[in-house]
Amino acid sequence: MRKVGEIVVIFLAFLMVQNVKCELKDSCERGDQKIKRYLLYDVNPGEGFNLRRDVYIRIANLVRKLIKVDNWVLVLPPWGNLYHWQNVQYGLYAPWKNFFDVASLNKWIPVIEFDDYLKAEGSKVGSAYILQHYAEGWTGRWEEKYDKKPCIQKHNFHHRVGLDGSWFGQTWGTEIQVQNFTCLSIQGQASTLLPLIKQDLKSRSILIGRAETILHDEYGGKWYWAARQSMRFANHLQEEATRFRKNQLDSDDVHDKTEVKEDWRDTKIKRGAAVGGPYISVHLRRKDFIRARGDEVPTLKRAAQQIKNLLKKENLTTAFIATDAPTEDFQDLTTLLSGYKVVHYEPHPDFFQLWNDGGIAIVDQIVCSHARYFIGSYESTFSFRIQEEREILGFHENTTFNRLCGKKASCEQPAKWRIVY
Ligand SMILES: Nc1nc2c(ncn2[C@@H]2O[C@H](COP(=O)(O)OP(=O)(O)O)[C@@H](O)[C@H]2O)c(=O)[nH]1
Ligand SMILES: [Mg+2]
Repeated sequence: MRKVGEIVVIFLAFLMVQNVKCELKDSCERGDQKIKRYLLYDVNPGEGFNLRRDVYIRIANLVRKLIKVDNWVLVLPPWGNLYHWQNVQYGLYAPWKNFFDVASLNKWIPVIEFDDYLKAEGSKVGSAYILQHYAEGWTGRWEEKYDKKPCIQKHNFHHRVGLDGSWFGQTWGTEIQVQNFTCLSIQGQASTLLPLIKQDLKSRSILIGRAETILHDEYGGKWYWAARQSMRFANHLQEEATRFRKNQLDSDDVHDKTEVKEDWRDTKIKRGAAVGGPYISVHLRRKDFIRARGDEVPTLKRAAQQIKNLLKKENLTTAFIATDAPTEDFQDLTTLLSGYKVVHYEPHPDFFQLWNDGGIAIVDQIVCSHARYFIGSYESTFSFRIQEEREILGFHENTTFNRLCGKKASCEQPAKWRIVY
């Protein structure tokens, strides 16, 4: 009897050692390990919504590699304090579920909202690495590398005297306590960080600051598009766009041949199969682009001329305009396009109250994505995301990768980042 007891004790001790090993080592079988590890990331506060969507893909593909060895979960950074969201109160942050179908993201890699992270783990993070370029700039030939360096740019974190060496910093409206704080000069892509993260065995959760510093592992490749496809918009935004297309543009998925599968993983995309609604869509980026990209941004008159030409070419009479231009400019454009039907999305105040600037922008993007023909703005990530959506829907590339010209009558058209399948 005593012998049996001893064997049980030895066996339990063996299990415990295994578990500790599993917590500390990066060699556990996936699913073997009960302990979850969390990757948090943040982006330069100056970046807009649509570049941030791109950074998600870079980080999501890093997590895709990390979950092969450990039980990682990606924490979704809340949305707030965006320069263009002028109707959103400063300091208010929105969860991803306001804009994206989080269940769909979870079909690609495990993700949770920041609020759920706080509930599970509290406001603590093991390590924070704030990414930065090398102070001396690019050095010689291309080489992937990173080094711990003094911080060269402003960040949110500070030491608090008298506390165990921790750092504290406001992150998405919450004060986060960080055990190990490092500024990391890096040149490379998302997976350049793999060894660093794998070596950091003490920290169950790791925050990567200024994540836009790293590039894609493979921009436009298979994994890029898989992650991109998982980023479906939230149902309430899709439904709003569907209603608007039906009522204002005589457009629906059956006639437009833009029906999608319930699960994006079942999608078989056929290029050129999508027809699109009976309208052309235009993304006319104004505001800061007029200042920053002057010669490449058309005057309203030149924009109207290009839109008219396209309507004639496509044998259509309706143009849907998505723009950040002030109302007066939109009215001027409508006047310049007299004789044609010019449509603009104006939300009901209840919808606006709930989903605000971010929600409206997405409805604009969905409506642009479903048009027979799309033309966007030079170097706008807002336009790029529409082009990707159209690739996923199966439009012919000639109807998608187009931009309005500025001063010059003809101009270089956007690169065709075609979906890989
Ligand atoms: N509703 C709406 N908002 C827009 C439009 N164009 C720009 N915006 C707003 O301005 C922001 C532009 O910033 P960003 O997403 O960084 O795209 P980019 O600056 O064009 O590359 C968007 O996120 C929107 O909030 C538009 O056509 N419709
Ligand atoms: Mg921007």
